Amino acid sequence: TAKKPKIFIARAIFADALPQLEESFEVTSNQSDEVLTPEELQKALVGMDGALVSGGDRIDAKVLSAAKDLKIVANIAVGYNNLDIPAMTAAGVMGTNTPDVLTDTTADFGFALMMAAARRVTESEHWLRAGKWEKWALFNNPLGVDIHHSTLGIIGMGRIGQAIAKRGLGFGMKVIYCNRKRLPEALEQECGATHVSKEELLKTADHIILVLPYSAESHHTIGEKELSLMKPTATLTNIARGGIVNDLALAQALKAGKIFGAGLDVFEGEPKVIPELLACSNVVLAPHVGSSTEQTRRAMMNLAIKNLRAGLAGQRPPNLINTDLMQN
Ligand code: 8YV
Repeated sequence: TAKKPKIFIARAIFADALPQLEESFEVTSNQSDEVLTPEELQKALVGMDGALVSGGDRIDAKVLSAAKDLKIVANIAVGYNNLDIPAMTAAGVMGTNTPDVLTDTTADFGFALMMAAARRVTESEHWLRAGKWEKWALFNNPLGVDIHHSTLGIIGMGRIGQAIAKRGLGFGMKVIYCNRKRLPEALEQECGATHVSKEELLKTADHIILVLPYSAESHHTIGEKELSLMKPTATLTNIARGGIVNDLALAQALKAGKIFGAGLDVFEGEPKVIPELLACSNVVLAPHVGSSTEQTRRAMMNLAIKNLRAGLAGQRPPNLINTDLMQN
């Protein structure tokens, strides 16, 4: 019988998925909470035919040069800035991601963060827990800003951005967006979204949400200059990637009251969060949990496994990123 392909699983997956994988593959798995260092990951991939990885597991030319047998890396995430796709293509290694299955879950969470920032949900809780709730008062309790009928500004109008736009319509919001490419008119109508320049969006939106992929071009899409264009009553929510926002500039703007509040699921240098942000009360912080529901995390895992299986069976994986590797 033919030898089973070897796969490496870099992050703990739902344990009940392992026996089936072991039927088809020789599995080496990091079923621990420990994240591999780049050196450990490089070593672990030597001799492997395939790998399951996720955000933070960097696959670059250095790793690839040691992993001569590698054919496919299946990322358990839709964002794939951890994969150096040009280097993978040059090495003939397929890369896949997990789009669609997390769209609605992540859009829900974006809305949750935005609403929590606007209505000061965590600040209110801290205030209550601190024993400050002595009476009802017209304005002495934490006062928020409204979501309904305000203007929602979406930067990055892919699948998740569109799902957020539709949620905005349900709240009676006016939806504006900017994106590298303008959406086809039919899709704009479906989302009830109007394309505007980044500057107009920054100046006119009441609530801005970032849903664009991280790249060299999107690095610090929001910095001091952009924050200074926003309304002092506006909120900023980042569910995309750390690095899209200059976290220090944001902390300074929040502290100075240049914007009303922020909701952050991702950070520069995560899992570390800069103390300047931790010191701000008008920011709602979450540990990168946008896609984190039982159903969706399972769907992401299953889709990544489906991609891995296809690639190792010599078929075209359904979510192949470097499509130029396969002509048919
Ligand atoms: C993942 C994400 O949980 O899909 C993405 O791009 O950011 C999340 O869904 C995360 O990447 C895991 O590292």
